[in-house]
Amino acid sequence: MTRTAFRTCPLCEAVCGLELTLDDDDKVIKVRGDKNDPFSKGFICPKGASFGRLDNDPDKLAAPLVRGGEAGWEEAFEAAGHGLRRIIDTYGKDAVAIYLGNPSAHSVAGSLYGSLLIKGIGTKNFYSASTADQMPKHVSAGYMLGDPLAIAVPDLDRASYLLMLGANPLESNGSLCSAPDFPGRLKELRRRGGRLVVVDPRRTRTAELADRHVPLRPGADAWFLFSIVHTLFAEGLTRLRHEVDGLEQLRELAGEFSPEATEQITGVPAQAVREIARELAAAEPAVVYGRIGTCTQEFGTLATWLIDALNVLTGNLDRPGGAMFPKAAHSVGRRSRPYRTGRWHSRVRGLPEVNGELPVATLAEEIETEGEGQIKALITVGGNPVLSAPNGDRIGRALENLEFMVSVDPYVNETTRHADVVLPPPPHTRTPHYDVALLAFTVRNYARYSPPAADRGDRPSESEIMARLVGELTGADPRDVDEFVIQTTLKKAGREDLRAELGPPSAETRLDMMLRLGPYGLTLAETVGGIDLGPLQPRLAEVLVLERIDLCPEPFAKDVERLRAARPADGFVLIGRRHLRSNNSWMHNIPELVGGSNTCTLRLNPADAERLGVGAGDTVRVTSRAGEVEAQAEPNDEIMPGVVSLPHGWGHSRPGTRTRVAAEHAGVSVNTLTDEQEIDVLSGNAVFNGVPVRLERVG
Ligand SMILES: Nc1nc2c(c(=O)[nH]1)N[C@H]1C(S)=C(S)[C@@H](COP(=O)(O)OP(=O)(O)OC[C@H]3O[C@@H](n4cnc5c(=O)[nH]c(N)nc54)[C@H](O)[C@@H]3O)O[C@H]1N2
Ligand SMILES: Nc1nc2c(c(=O)[nH]1)N[C@H]1C(S)=C(S)[C@@H](COP(=O)(O)OP(=O)(O)OC[C@H]3O[C@@H](n4cnc5c(=O)[nH]c(N)nc54)[C@H](O)[C@@H]3O)O[C@H]1N2
Ligand code: SF4
Ligand SMILES: [Mo]
Repeated sequence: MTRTAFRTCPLCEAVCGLELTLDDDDKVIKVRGDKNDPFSKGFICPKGASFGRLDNDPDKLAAPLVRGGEAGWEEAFEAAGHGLRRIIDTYGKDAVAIYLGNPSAHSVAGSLYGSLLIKGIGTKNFYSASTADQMPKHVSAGYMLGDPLAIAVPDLDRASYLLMLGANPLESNGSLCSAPDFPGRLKELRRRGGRLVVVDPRRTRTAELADRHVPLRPGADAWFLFSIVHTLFAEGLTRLRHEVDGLEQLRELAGEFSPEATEQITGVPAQAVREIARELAAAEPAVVYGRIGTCTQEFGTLATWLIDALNVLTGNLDRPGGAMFPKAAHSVGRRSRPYRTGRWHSRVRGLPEVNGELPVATLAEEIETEGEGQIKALITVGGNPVLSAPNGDRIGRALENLEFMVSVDPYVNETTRHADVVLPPPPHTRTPHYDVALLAFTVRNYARYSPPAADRGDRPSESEIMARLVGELTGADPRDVDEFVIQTTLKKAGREDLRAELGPPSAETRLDMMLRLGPYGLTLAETVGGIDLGPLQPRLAEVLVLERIDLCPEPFAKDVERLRAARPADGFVLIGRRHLRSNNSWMHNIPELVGGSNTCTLRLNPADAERLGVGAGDTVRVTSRAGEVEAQAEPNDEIMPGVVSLPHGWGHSRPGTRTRVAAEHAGVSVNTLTDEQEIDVLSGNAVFNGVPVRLERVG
């Protein structure tokens, strides 16, 4: 006998609904798109289709590990608690660092217990994948609007012009813009007469689909965007619809960045800049959107700010078809204090705190450098910084010097192999799902809770694992953790009356409470199967914390001095790339997803290859300040001359890992080459694009 269960796919930001067929042993034997999900309507990609294979992966841990050997849960929790408390007692709270990886942004456990764990320890050493990803977006929203979470998304389904920089949703399925079937939505935009312009050093599949592809020198976005701002002012094309501060300052700053002045730097002809500026100003409505390419570079925050500023200048912020603020069903009011960064600084490099975090680019030196506040223990939750962070090799070496390490992770991989205790969450079928983080960035207002599709037996859920860790560190009974949060939240909302309607304390009850307190007054049960809450509505007044939009925040204006003095590197520069069948570092263990075109090759322009005497399949040594790797060359004219590309998340040949399929398709880690000493100064974000490298044919 088989049965059917429905749930949200947890693997990327597109939040597609899945229809699972399970056998008598609760094994997933078939996966399809959930046709009845009102948002994804049956869309699914190859990763979602391999959900069953991932769920049943024999290399996933079924029991905790203590120093490499299988242990019972009680023993593992005690070992974790004992080890962490010993570090805190000996060296103080800051000696324990936490790293939250990308899957914790998808999980209920990461979203609801991550901050409790940080507070429970009381450490300043909090790190996450956010500083290898979207931190510039938070800083831009924080300083322009007052709330770092007020990130506007492109209203894809109603835009008639989309200027997209540094994103490749045909492979990634989109980011900070949750849109199931992003590719279909782009095709639909063009079918209704809209235009798509893609700015990318590579002619990606997304660029192939576009009306215009603008190849741009990596890292040059801020210059390019400034020249568009310049043109809007010069040609009288601005059209403000909101009250703003800083308009004149922005005009002044843009003065020197004429299209002629920037074309040598960006490689984009002045005429193309003018055409794009005019199209953007004329389109009704239009939107500018940037993602990984514009965030993970030396001027990530400036580029992100200029994107946000362009949406304001062209009258497209908070307007249907423009850049809009989703209204999440679980959102709980707006922030009151204006935003600032640098409330504390990292110990070794003095880097400012941003959103309560320190940059992952400084993690290794905080572990290595002796003195008061040195990191002696690390907790990772769903993260693999050895492969995902800049100069990850250095992090790998640093982890060997820790006195204690705990990982909440289903796999023993390049990072978790260093852990003294590994606490594996149950498979996704056994895990409830609600996208606390991602449902705030959807292109339609939408909510969906997925109950577990199968019973997890006596394994603790990931939420219970996290609550137990909080308990070990605070001395609280883990069962009290949820009740405490419920009580304080209800009290703050003045809704103590609601307690009687809620269930016993648990992660699910907390979600139910958040939904009931939210703007639609839903219950958790009402969102099972997915609920469409309509197209995005203008709501700037609800999200704006500052009195007016600040078009030219002072820290940004100051950073323009750095831009003025800088030039993108000469010689070869490295950029990243994603493949539809990869997911950062952790899905190369699924046989159906690796191989074919999903390989770790060095793409370079055929003219460069010829100059270097390199043919397809030849081995090329790539060297940067941080390290060197050898990779097979793949000449390909989609990539600009002078630019080479390696995908991230590979490099599975390290000893001590337990991912057998990945080891057979090891590849090399691009983050052996990326440089932890280079960051986007304003956000602390890692620089993965525009990394200077030397190339050499081997043999
Ligand atoms: N299949 C798959 N899907 C994923 C992931 C995955 O690993 N695989 N990861 C998920 C995650 S965590 C995220 S954050 C999202 C990211 O989603 P996207 O932002 O769409 O990520 P990428 O596909 O890396 O696209 C970045 C693009 O930026 C270009 N680029 C590089 N440097 C520059 C530059 O200096 N300027 C400009 N303008 N462009 C540049 C690259 O060539 C690339 O095409 O994807 C998510 N979805
Ligand atoms: N060069 C370069 N580097 C990059 C990028 C790039 O474009 N170029 N992209 C960056 C981006 S956008 C991101 S988000 C980061 C990602 O950086 P990380 O989050 O550090 O890395 P991931 O590869 O996503 O690792 C996910 C880990 O979570 C585990 N895991 C999977 N599911 C679960 C779960 O349900 N619960 C728990 N507890 N663990 C789980 C996996 O086994 C794995 O160990 O990488 C960044 N690194
Ligand atoms: S697009 Fe993302 S959410 Fe949708 S099925 Fe694929 S991996 Fe899952
Ligand atoms: Mo990411």
